[in-house]
Amino acid sequence: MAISFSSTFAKNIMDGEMRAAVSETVQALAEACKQISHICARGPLEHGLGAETGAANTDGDAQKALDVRSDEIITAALETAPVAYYASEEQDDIVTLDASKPLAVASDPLDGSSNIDTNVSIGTIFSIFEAKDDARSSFLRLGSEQICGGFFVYGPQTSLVITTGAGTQTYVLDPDSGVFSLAIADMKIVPASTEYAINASNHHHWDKPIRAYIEDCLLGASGPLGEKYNMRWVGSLVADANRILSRGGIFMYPGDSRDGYAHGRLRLLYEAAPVAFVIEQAGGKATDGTGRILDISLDTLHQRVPLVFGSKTPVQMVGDYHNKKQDIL
Ligand code: AFP
Repeated sequence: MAISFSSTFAKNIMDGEMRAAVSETVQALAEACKQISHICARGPLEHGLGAETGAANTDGDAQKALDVRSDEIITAALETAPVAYYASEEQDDIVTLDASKPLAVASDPLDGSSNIDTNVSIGTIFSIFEAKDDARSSFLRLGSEQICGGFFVYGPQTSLVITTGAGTQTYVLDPDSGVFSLAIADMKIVPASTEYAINASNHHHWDKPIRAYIEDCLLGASGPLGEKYNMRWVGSLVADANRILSRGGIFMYPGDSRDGYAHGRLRLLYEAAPVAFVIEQAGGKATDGTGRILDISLDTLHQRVPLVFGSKTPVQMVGDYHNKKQDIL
């Protein structure tokens, strides 16, 4: 057993067979991510995890050895679980495992690849749907149709943040027992915060609303927001998301004027939607700047989306900046 579920896990999934299938699949993912965590913990002893393979994923991102190895580990794990279809950041198209099975799983097997060689937290993100009659329709749908979602973080602790739609829980891998054990039964994001996360080097590429909001944060107590702000940017979505769940804040990866970044960098299916599911279930908010992430329909497998999430108040404020008339920004 890789994870010792809380007694309430997935109780909101009324169909007993579906609940059992989700639990079995999360067990398989937990076993796989224990393997990935072990590889990460060995770091340079594993020789060249951060080395580029010379290949690129479908979005043109250079693939690192650990990206590919993590995808292989996740794929092998899902082959043992009740999963019909698997969609991965590291694979151009959907993989059919066993079309007779009830679930469809999407994953970013290794989020934060650029941090692999720097000993900074990285992770694995996953999203689980009830499979439909064919592979494409099982994924080209609304994020609100997820029945389970979350992410593993390989950091000082190896942890799992997960939801099935009845609150957000955190499990921590106990190094002594080798089992993910429940650590926080019902995570809640504080509604307000003065900490923001954004890659500030892209300032001159941002649209006016984001630029105006960040500039007002930088003005601090003497500016229109009347408070001093702090900034964090890890470069691993899972690490920033976990911090925001723990102490509040706002994460922004907006669209910008760089080639290929009109819709930001993050992918809707296996990054933004599972994170949005977890964040909303913890009382936070997740948008593309103005509209709810979980209400955005997926039209192409690796579709990008601008992503703003975290404490409700600052996320709503960013929406207000988008709704202001451009001439007063
Ligand atoms: P990599 O997996 O290619 O390192 O990308 C990580 C990521 O998708 C997400 O985890 C970070 O929040 C974001 O990209 C960092 O993007 P920048 O490198 O442009 O800041």
